[in-house]
Amino acid sequence: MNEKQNTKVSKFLSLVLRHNPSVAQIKLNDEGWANIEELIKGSRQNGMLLDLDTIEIIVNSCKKQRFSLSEDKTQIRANQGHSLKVDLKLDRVKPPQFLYHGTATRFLDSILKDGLKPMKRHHVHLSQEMGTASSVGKRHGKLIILKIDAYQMHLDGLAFYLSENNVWLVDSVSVKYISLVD
Ligand code: HQG
Repeated sequence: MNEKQNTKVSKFLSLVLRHNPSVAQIKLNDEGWANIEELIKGSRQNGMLLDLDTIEIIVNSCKKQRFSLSEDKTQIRANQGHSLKVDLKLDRVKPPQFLYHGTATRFLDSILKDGLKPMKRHHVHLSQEMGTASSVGKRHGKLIILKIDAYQMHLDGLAFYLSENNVWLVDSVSVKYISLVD
């Protein structure tokens, strides 16, 4: 499989497993898992030819580790990024002192007024590394990195979750915890 095909299948899996399982004529369970056999069958009817080997290659080669297979390899789910209501059953974890969020300068006024909101996703996504925040933010336009006082949020009783692929997830971030990185 070349890189272009890999990206195409990966995007398709993100669509199905995060946003719209009906594209592959399947349903996810409450914890976001899809049955792989049904996924392969349903995707085929939609012109997307998949098999278990291809799915395993995508899962293992994805740098961002977007997907997980169940131990018996009968199920797959997205590790984060859902707009669908799923309960990933993540444990609350104590965050590091600071976390980072990359975004575009055009969103800044609104963010400094309302704080960070999950928008179309389930959670606000934060990164431990500024480099990751930078690549996430650049997708939206001219980059600005926000520094989040994660530890103070934690002390104030707000919940942090860490996804399987090391993305920090919170419900929202109030303006008082946000500062700008220049
Ligand atoms: C912004 C990718 C105005 C927020 C990445 C962001 C990540 C506000 C955008 C993952 C706002 C939402 C998530 C407010 C937040 N007013 N704008 N009050 N609050 N925003 O894509 O964090 O490739 O949903 O700053 O790597 O950019 O999909 O979130 O710019 O991990 O695996 O609204 O998506 O992963 O954009 O990215 P997104 P994100 P994947």
